[in-house]
Amino acid sequence: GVDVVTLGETMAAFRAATPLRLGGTVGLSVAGAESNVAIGLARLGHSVRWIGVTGADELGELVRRTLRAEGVDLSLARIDPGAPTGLILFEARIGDISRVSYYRTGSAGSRLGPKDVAPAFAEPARVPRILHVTGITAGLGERPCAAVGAAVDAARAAGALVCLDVNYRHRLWPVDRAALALRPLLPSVDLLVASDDELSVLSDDPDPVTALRAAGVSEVVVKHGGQGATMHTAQGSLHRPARTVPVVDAVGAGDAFVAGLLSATLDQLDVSGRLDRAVTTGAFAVASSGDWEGLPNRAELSLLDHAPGTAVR
Ligand code: KDG
Repeated sequence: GVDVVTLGETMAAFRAATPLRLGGTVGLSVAGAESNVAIGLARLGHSVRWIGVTGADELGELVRRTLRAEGVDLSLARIDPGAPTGLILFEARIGDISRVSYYRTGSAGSRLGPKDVAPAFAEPARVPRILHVTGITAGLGERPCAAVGAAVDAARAAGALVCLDVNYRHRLWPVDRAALALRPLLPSVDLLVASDDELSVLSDDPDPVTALRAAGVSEVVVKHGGQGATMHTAQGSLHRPARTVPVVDAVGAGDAFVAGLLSATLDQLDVSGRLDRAVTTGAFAVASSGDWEGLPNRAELSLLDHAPGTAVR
């Protein structure tokens, strides 16, 4: 089996340096939270399978070609000629604040369903060590949400570690619907990643971390943006500050964080080592343009240990 299986929608990404209404030049790439994680893991040397649907169009080929070039396994990814590949537009608005628009309603990616994920767990030899899912996929519609549920159930039954990143997107669904969809997954989640403001999606308790741990989530990782992250486990809580880097483009930082966290989990590092790698890969994403382009390979993980302005020879 592969190290990690993930599923979701990957879109063609247009990035403009000026407000879109002014026209001008856009750069074309791809983006999708789960494939960002997949690329981050592949760069660190892990085997990763991404399950998703693209259209039978040039942008779908761009998605597939990009993921393939990054070493992500696409053997269970599907092409659906009945719908177009979705789009995401990033528009630099002021400084490092960017605006995001989706053109993904009715996209091929939102046609992902439980049948797409079943083969990933069909034989014991295929079962991954980790399943990674996010609330974005669950928010794409009933079938993608059912695909997430089916993947979580299958991974749980097969003994894989289940990681859920809440990744709440208000453009996709209201909080109450996200709560209804994601809370039932919690008893099957081993590792939960959420930013401070996402905890309320999962629990109404005044102490959500304790409530989530009591509900059976053995590790809860809370991201505090530029303030770092805290991991809560049976052994207690450990905090790591974020690494100080120039903020170029924070989009994708959360996915990079998850890639580092899962990589170190696969490498069987302790909680401290796992948080270190997570804040390091997160910092790479913050300090570089694009969702995944700047993510490090193994040799580059130590680059941030050099003093600013160093030429590494
Ligand atoms: O985490 C970064 C993602 O937000 C970006 O890649 C786009 O997947 C995306 C989404 O649905 O917002």
